[in-house]
Amino acid sequence: MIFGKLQRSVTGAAKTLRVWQVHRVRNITAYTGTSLTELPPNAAAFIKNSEEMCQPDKVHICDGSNVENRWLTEKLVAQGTLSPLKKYENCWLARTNPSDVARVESKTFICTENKDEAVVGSLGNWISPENMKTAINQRFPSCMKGRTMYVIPFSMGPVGSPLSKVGIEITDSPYVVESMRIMTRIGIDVVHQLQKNAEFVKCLHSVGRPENGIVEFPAWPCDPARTIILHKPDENFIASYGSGYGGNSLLGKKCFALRIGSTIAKREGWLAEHMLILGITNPQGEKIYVAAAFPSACGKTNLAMMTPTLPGYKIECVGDDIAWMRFDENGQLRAINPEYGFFGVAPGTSKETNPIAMQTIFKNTIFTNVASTSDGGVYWEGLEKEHSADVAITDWLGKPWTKGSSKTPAAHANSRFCTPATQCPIIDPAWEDPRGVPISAILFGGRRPKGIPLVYEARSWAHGVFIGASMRSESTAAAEHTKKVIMHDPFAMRPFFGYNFGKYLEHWLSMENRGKVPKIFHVNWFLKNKDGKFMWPGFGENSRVLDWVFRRVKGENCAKDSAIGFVPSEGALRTDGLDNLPESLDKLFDLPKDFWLQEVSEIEKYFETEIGNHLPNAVTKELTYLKERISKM
Ligand code: OXD
Ligand code: MN
Repeated sequence: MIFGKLQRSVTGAAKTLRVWQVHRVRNITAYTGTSLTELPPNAAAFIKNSEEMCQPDKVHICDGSNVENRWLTEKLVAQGTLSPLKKYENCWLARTNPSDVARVESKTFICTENKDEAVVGSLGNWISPENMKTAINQRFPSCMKGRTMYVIPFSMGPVGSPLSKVGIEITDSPYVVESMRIMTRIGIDVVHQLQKNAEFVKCLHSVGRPENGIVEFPAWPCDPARTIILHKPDENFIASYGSGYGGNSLLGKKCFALRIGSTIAKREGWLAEHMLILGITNPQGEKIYVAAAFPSACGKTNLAMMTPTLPGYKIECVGDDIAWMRFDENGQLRAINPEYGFFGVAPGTSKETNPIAMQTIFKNTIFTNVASTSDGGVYWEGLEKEHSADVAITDWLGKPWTKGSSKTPAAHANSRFCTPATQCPIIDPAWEDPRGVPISAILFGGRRPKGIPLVYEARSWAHGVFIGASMRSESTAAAEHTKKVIMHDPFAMRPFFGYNFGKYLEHWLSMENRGKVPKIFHVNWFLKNKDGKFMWPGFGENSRVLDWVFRRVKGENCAKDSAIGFVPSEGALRTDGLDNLPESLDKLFDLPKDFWLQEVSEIEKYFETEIGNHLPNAVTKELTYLKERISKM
């Protein structure tokens, strides 16, 4: 027990509550939040223990109200963290310390008794319980001195849904509170839920304080040198120190919904995945839901909000980043989006690439590390056409920036918009259905400039699991990787596994025995020709691939076998109205033998070094089968 000593000092529910109430009356001066006197004792103890360790000046328990929202925004403006974007309704710009701009995978740890339970190879970092305790003790004591400690009760998923889970995030960053308000359901309804079921994930966050006491950017305090993100699955506990940005600090997202979420899902027999969820309606009015896993910054938000070019098709968005999926009593796999907002990558988002996002993000949104304009707006790479020459641009670092002549990007490559999902004009009518939406197909994909065809279908569930395990993709700016290299990113979960990847594969394989499993596909929008040009137009034209997926789900005979799986049969992929492909369609389905021999050998090596003897037999068999098929190509 990380909080062992403090926990023991709180004896019994009554005392815990009394101590806590007195404390609130003593400390809250500026704004009193809600009087959450009925918090269950375990929640009150978590708050109390965190307070004793972090020594904040004040404690504020968030009620999620509009008054609270205004109060916090004013505070953030006064301290220079947010500035208003006058061009839009209730939109704000934040600039971080330039050393705090992305997820820090190298400083993210899973804590278990035995290393093998958590990670193998390079799939994440392991820390022992002892060392986790030390890491906490070296950083958290007194880290909130002079600050307010905010307590955010939040729900991942619709409040009260049997698929949802509750968390309590404690943070000293009002920016985090404001972002959590957008990204999760927070406040009083969640407290009522906690009264019914006192189970919650403990999320402790501090932006920290550098050891030398010098806060370089007072508007964005952080401690990059000592940043650490710790997860203890057996206690449902997360402790994040030193960073205020994105997945490092909005603990509901990657830390809870994926890392801790995947361990809860394993225990309870469901799946917590890095997947968007979309609904697609065909011209006949039939609808299916699809979940899709792509690594960070590979177009999940664009696909989830796609405007189809194929006439008669409609896409509706359930979520753009995370899916929690479980079989219902009829054996149907159902999914919820545990989030309440979109934390999307800004650069590249435009009227051409994602018109729906552009209709979503210009109210009630926090933009972080984008460039700003002299008329009170925002700017980033991709908005060139929408920017008029008489409007001056200031880059994400606050320096003047000129289109055409400045050498550095105006917006940071991982700059983001944080915007409420309810504002999305194509949000799915069932997106908050507590039962979740039925999933008929799962797509895996990545950025692969060579060799991987536009789309192929797995032959079986086990083959699909193998495809997920072998996913690779070009690195992006979402994390601290600097070079553009092809990285293994199994299930798009490489940075987000909460437990041993071999066991994760076993868990996925076991789904087949629990209910009706969906069809699995692999897609690649990013093939390039020898001139470096994209061979597929992507975006709305991806509806052609979804059309084929839809027809396959409906059982249409429109596929043929290939060495790697089923691909569209002759003429089955609709290309009507698509006359500007830089190469013939066949090229999008090329399977170069030398490429695939190399690919399989990479996968084999990866499985050996990263999974070793945890590799399930069913996956080994799929690898052997693929090798045989390729050698005969
Ligand atoms: C994200 C990510 O922020 O995957 O969604 O990095
Ligand atoms: Mn993501």
